[in-house]
Amino acid sequence: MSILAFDLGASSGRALLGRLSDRKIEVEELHRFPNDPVKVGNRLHWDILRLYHEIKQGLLQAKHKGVKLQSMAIDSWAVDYGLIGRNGELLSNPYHYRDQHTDGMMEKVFRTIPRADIFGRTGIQFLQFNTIFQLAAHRQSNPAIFREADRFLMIPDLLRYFLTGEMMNEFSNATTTQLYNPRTGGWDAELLARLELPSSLFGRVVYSGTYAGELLPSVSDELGIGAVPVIAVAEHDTGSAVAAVPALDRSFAYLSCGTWSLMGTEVDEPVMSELALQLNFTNEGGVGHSYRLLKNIMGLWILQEMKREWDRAGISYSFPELVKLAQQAPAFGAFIDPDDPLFLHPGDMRPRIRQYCIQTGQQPPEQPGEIVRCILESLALKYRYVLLLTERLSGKQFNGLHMVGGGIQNELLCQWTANAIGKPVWAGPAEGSAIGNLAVQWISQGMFSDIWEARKVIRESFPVTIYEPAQLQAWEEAYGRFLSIAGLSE
Ligand code: ADP
Ligand code: LRH
Repeated sequence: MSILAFDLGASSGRALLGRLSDRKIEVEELHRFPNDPVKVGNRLHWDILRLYHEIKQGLLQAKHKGVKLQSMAIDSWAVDYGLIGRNGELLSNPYHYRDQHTDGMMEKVFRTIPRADIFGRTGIQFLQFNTIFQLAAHRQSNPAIFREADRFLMIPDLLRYFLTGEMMNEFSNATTTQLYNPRTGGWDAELLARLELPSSLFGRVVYSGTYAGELLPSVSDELGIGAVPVIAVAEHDTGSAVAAVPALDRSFAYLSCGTWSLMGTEVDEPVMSELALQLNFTNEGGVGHSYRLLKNIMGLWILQEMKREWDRAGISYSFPELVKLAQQAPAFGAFIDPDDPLFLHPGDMRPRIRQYCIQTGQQPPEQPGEIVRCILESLALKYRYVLLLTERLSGKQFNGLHMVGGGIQNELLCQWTANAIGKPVWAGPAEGSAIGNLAVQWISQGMFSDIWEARKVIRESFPVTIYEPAQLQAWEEAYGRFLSIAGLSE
């Protein structure tokens, strides 16, 4: 029996067919597609209907292979949403979280609701694009739409609704809105009221593994397939990625490495201490009511944008080519703090890297290899810093780091991460989110008793590449320089 996982990342989406036999997972990629945002006027949107179309294409691929699906599920990037009108239709095209409408919005909201109050209610880190700030910006620019709207759905909720006609809000994604209160186990009525958001928009929150309906007859007729049950998995892609970490030790550190780098550990209860607020760590909901104590690091986004810029200029490099150029460039030239707000919005990263370097008294990298090396070394050094904060905050000591996600195909980054943290990196699987998505579907079908059994089978089914730390002295010195350039202290 086969099941299907759709994993929509900020840069691309894929459909993976999964089969479980003799306690081995086999996956087959049925469909892969770019997820290109679309700029209209000054606003940046996701191409939501195209994504829905691609999901249908994935279902068609399964049909063409003669596969009868036992279930399917969708996970995607977090924080973004659509509003549904009273007639059941999507009222407007969802914004991309990198749209500029949230610039300055955090400070504006803090005037009504203090930062510590929001954190104390939600346990979520402050990122200007969190749904709470997007909704505040949206309400300010278009109050009328909130009078029209009947329901608020996150991206996977929305796509699942298109497929099944059923509206529900999945837990892992709901937590990323910064409007969900883990202590009361529901939407925070006080926050909604103070933001003047109608609480009726926010529906029933369901935990990962919930049966969420089946394909509408109109959808199965259109595709010429039978009824397929749809499961609400950990629909936040990072929740699914961490579900797939093949850890044997219950206390483990992870780095989900894609467009974003998400680093942290898993905890049973959210850590909502003063220190967590000060370090700006988050507590995102996960599988089996677990929480991910983690921090966002800007990740390979900066490299993606550089690549896009070179593509635009007609000098196309593949990711492996860029990695090779970085390898050939001199070590430890300039460093950036990848999390500087300069790098958040889309566009040409080259002048921003240049600006950062000049402001910090460094010679800016010029050649493509130097630029890529600067980005990758800086990421590895930032990982070391955040790993240390994770240890301090969780009170745990980690003897290595699990890396999952598309970024592990960058072997140089994996090796440099091991060098920077001075501990081994265990890399795999690359398709973490899609595999975590499959695993939760199987848990909901009783094929695994819990996530730990699933992780054991994932460990036995997919290779893990070990990177041992090297060149420790050189990386130690680089780290000291990085901290002072980035203005960070331990
Ligand atoms: P997301 O799910 O956020 O869209 P992925 O997990 O697919 O992201 O990871 C995409 C990133 O993986 C790219 O930005 C790129 O840096 C890296 N990557 C993908 N393929 C390769 C490759 N062949 N070699 C090196 N890096 C790669
Ligand atoms: C990674 C991710 C991350 C969020 C960001 C918006 O894809 O879901 O966990 O912070 O996208």
